[in-house]
Amino acid sequence: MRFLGRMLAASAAGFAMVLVTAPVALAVEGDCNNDGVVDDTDKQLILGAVGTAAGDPGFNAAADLDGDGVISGQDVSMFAKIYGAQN
Ligand SMILES: [Ca+2]
Ligand SMILES: [Ca+2]
Repeated sequence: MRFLGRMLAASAAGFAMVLVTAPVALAVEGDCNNDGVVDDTDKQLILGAVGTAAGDPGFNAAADLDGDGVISGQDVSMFAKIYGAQN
């Protein structure tokens, strides 16, 4: 039983690691609603967030593709490149 306990502890640790690392590993650039795909929904989200800055209501950090803290035409243009490459 001691071995089984150790196995369970090891799997629990592994599971916790997956939970911690998964969001980073699965992050898809341009995926604003975090559903794993870049599609029209993300396009609507990013267009709807244009003009917002970090801290504003409606600001979506996932839509800030260049990471400068504001959703601007630059982010839309980056999104268009990603979206265009996938569709
Ligand atoms: Ca998406
Ligand atoms: Ca930006």
